[in-house]
Amino acid sequence: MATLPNQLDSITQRYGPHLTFNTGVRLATGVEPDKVVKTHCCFCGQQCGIQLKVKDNQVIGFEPWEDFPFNQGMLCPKGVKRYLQGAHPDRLTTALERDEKAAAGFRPLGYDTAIQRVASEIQRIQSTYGNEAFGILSGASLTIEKAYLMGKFARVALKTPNIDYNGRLCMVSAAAGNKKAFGIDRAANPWADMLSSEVIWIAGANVAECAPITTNYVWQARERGAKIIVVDPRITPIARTCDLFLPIKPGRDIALFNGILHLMIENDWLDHEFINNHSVGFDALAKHVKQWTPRHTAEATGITERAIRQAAEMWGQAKSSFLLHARGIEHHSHGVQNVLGAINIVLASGRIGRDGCGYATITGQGNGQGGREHGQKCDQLPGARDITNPEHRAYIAGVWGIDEKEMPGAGVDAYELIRKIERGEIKGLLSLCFNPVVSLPDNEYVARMLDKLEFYCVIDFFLNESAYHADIVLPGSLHEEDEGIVTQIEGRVIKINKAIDPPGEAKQDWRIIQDISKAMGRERGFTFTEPREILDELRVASKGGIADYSGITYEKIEAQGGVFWPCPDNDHKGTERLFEPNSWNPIAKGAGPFYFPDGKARFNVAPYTPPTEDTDDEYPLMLTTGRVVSQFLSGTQTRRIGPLVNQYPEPRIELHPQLAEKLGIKDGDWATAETRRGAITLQASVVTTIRPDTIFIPYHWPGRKSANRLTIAAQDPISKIPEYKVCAVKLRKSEAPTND
Ligand SMILES: Nc1nc2c(c(=O)[nH]1)N[C@H]1C(S)=C(S)[C@@H](COP(=O)(O)OP(=O)(O)OC[C@H]3O[C@@H](n4cnc5c(=O)[nH]c(N)nc54)[C@H](O)[C@@H]3O)O[C@H]1N2
Ligand SMILES: Nc1nc2c(c(=O)[nH]1)N[C@H]1C(S)=C(S)[C@@H](COP(=O)(O)OP(=O)(O)OC[C@H]3O[C@@H](n4cnc5c(=O)[nH]c(N)nc54)[C@H](O)[C@@H]3O)O[C@H]1N2
Ligand code: SF4
Ligand SMILES: [Mo]
Repeated sequence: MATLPNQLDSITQRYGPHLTFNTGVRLATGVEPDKVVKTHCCFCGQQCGIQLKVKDNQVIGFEPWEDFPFNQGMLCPKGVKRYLQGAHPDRLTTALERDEKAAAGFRPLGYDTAIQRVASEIQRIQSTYGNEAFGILSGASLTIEKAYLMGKFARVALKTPNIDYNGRLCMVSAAAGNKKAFGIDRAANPWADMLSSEVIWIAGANVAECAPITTNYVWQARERGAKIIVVDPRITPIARTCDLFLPIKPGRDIALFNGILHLMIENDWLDHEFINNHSVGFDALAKHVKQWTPRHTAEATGITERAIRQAAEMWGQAKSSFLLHARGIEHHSHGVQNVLGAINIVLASGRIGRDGCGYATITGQGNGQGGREHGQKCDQLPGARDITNPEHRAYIAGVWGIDEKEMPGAGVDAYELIRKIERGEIKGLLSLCFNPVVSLPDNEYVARMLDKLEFYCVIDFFLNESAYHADIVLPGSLHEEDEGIVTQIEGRVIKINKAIDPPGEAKQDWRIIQDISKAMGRERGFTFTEPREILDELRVASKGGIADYSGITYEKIEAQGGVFWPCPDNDHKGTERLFEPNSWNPIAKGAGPFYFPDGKARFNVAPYTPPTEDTDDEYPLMLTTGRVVSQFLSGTQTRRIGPLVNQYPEPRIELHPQLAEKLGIKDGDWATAETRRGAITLQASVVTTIRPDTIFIPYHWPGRKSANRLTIAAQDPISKIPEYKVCAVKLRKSEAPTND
């Protein structure tokens, strides 16, 4: 980490201000803050440390927090500007009630009246149609205390199985793959382990734009001699500095991983000791990948045989390595198979569980890790327990003080929950920290379904696009208005500190949930007076589970600069690196480092299947979607931060010059992208950094600019993640749209 200033300079030189990390910037100069609060960025899963400057209950600026180990004061453009959102005039300060006659479609409503209405609508719907007819959508930007409370609220207060969360759109393929192969779902290594790797394989991750601080780790490794392999249909900023770029056709990564393993076997680039003693299932997999010759792999992936051989050689012969992947390989109808393919080449190399030898999925949302562990998933109970497992149910029912028989079973995934509205099985919905109308695929269908609900309540701090379909909107809390823990990208549990109070009638989200419970006469179990008490209950609830947080306290986090889970008791300092050769875990009980009774990792046969919707004469191109550095997710927050809007004001369609020429489209022209679901018209951005058979559209905008009007609602059969990363599309030159 000593090379920090050079890293910053080199990033600035290479990309200019677009990717500049700012350190030491002092904003609102001349104004003395009342206090400076150490906390974390409200956006991505890296959870950079930041210090917020506060005056008169307003965040007026920030200072870097140089001692926080992960980012050491560095921030990306979003982190630098985040402090601006709180003062936006759109900040909700009262509850709102739908009123067609009002200009904005809503009128303000007293908080208590609003809570009463929500409670009585829930009760009306549940008594008329049954408990299951009310659903909950929750989110992974919430603290663990809130995420835990949401799971408990659904099962205990509402007695509905139908809760799921927006991590369903994000982390679930990685989670399912990791559980199948390792028995646990967490980054295997802290990022510092990357620094001594000889090879870093980055699959489907736009690291410089979406995990900007991770760029610093990759580049430090590179300065020490690491070779970088990037697999992406686009030459992303990190790919511009890599040693080997594999321009894969969207949706084909499993073919590539199988092809690499084929060459590793053929050349005996295998760790036999590891395979024999610490894994099961290799022989069946070896048999399966026999068919994945370099030629066959090249045909499927669109990558040349030569490049495939080069990649296999670099990976196969390395003594140390780190493999990273993100949504590029996970947002597929075979996302779990892609993840398993990635893990297979890691396991075959035996390079895991040591410094320099690692594997991780890059977590997306702020609490994308912690938010997927403690019970807001439809099939999960706290501590990463399974809601269908009788022992797990009995334990959690005990913690919650309810009869196990009263606890609902597994519900359905977030998209199926929307389909249940169509079938009349869900009549009421409450969403907290989720913007389905922008973020779910085929979103015009989603909007119609929200309108079909008898009652819809949204809790947010801005009137997001989904909230326009709501009957009641409750004013929730911004990140800086509450405290609690989150788990960042490496598995490090950290503390969000409260800087200011919520304005007006806005309330901390957990208070709102408790107020609803109380208004329903179901306050038992929902009488916490501060987040610390919720954490104390969660510590008990997670004890003995795989995601064991029982030894984690606010004080320990502060003293140690974070605590890596599992942390099973008060004297335990946490587990930085998983799978160390002699490590102990509660499942293997010393039999080996992996989280299965025999302590061994699992190879999984991962068969290749093409994307759900392949190209044809009518829709000859592939559409892939994702992000830009200055915008975040559905954009509710970042589209309200002026300097970020200025960086990338409108979505554009990226296409290759060859395709542009064929279609007669020039840079800046308007073009219409059309799929079987819908069409949108945006300006074209002609770039040499994308495959000629693929177009890319970032998805952070609503309405007629929304990429999700085009995407397909196909899902992975195991993880239920949507196939955001590939569908068939056609493109034509067109005129500027007439209305906004
Ligand atoms: N600036 C910014 N940063 C963010 C976010 C944000 O919205 N904005 N969101 C956060 C969240 S929640 C997430 S999940 C992460 C997402 O982080 P990433 O997964 O890195 O971001 P994406 O843009 O979704 O997709 C990554 C890359 O996958 C490539 N890709 C598309 N199809 C394929 C394929 O079939 N195979 C391969 N190998 N690559 C493919 C795309 O070209 C793209 O460059 O970012 C987090 N950080
Ligand atoms: N086409 C396409 N679609 C995608 C993706 C893609 O790559 N392509 N990526 C998918 C991925 S990876 C993700 S993670 C999803 C994200 O899906 P979304 O659920 O839409 O994510 P957000 O934009 O974070 O929306 C969350 C809402 O919660 C609010 N919010 C944030 N924090 C809090 C809080 O603490 N309290 C309260 N009350 N509200 C809060 C925000 O204001 C926002 O309105 O989008 C998915 N959609
Ligand atoms: S958005 Fe992510 S990388 Fe950027 S400052 Fe925030 S946590 Fe760090
Ligand atoms: Mo995500």
